[in-house]
Amino acid sequence: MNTADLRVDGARLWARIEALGEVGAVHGPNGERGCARLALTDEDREGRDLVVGWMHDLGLAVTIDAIGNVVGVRAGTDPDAAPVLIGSHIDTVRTGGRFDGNLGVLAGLEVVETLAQHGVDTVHPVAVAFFTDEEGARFQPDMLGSLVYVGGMAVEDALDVRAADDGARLGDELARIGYAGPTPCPAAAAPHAYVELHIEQGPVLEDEGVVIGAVTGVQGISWTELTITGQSAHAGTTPMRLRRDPGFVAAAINTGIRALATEMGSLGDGSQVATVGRCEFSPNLVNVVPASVTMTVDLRNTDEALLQQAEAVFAALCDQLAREEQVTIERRTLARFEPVEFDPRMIQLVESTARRLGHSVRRMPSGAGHDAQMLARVCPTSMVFVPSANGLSHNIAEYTEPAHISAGADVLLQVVLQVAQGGA
Ligand code: HGY
Ligand code: MN
Ligand code: MN
Repeated sequence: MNTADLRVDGARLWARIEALGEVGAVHGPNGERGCARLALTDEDREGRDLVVGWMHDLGLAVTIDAIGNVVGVRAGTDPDAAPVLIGSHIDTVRTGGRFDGNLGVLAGLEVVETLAQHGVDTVHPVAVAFFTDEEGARFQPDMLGSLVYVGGMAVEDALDVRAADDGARLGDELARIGYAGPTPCPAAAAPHAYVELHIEQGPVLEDEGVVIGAVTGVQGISWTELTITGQSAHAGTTPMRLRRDPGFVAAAINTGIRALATEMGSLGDGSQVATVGRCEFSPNLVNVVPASVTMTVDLRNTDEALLQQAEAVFAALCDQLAREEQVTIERRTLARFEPVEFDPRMIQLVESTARRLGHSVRRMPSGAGHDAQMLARVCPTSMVFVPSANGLSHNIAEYTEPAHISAGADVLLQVVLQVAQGGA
């Protein structure tokens, strides 16, 4: 058959999404079906075991590296050719969905199975990977496994990272779940190219009625943890003028970064966003002025200069509040990645392939971080987006309809085929 007419088996892919979605399943009151598989937990191990089992079933040569990244390789006709790598992640946030990351890995398995089913050989090997701790929800930074894979972080440093929730050491958790692999990090050789299928996780494609996103790059990310220390005091007896209240400062920072994002929202492409995702009071009691607050601030922008401007405004706000409220504010950087532009030829290939398959397509940057932004450091890279229902993600209501899943996987298959045959 003409490989240009090859398409995936959407039902088979959907069945794997459902099966993996049962691992760490979270059911909502309105029929939502999400996932909780924080990196290196027992649920993550169970999900890893399931996907590795599928890789073996497909006859892939499976390797596990020292940070727990797993790569399954289908041989090409040229044993010396670097593989075309398809990848993403299968760890989730605590209130995650069945599609974020999982789709990209399982669509990779579907690509391999479709090639095998139709007896299609490729010049370059085709590999499928899932990277450790893409979410960064438990161990920061995010995209940690792919960052180590491309040599952006020493594996020794990554293994010593402590979990934000229980202080567990990453390397100990990796060994505990049996995924401290023998393959050295960083990867010995760069892939020939990298392609990642992912849900958009935002509202743009759905709002515009477009099925495929040809992703042009990823915005810059700045994560900071603040430890605000004041003075614990009695809530009833302590006059307002005598308080050194970290709880008030935390609230002022939250409203301050909202104002910052609003003011900067008209600058550049208007992508500035700011989020307080975690905020923990101590001792967290109704009648006690808090002693301390630990919180996180997530700032993002597609423009590096504007992101630095946002960071400067945020830092100045912290310094001003520390003076006015007589508290101390300790800042710790959890993640800092500059914006990334993907390879123009790969973007063009995703766009033209989507059109050839008859799908509506538009170019767009990614608001979320992805493993692709790390692989882009070492090889030609792009991403294929499909719509997220109601623009929701990092929410158990995350959903993408089967027709869009198949469309995205078909585009992935055809892009990989063209690159793996040396066509691009
Ligand atoms: O935070 C992110 O953008 C990604 O989900 N790790
Ligand atoms: Mn993701
Ligand atoms: Mn995510």
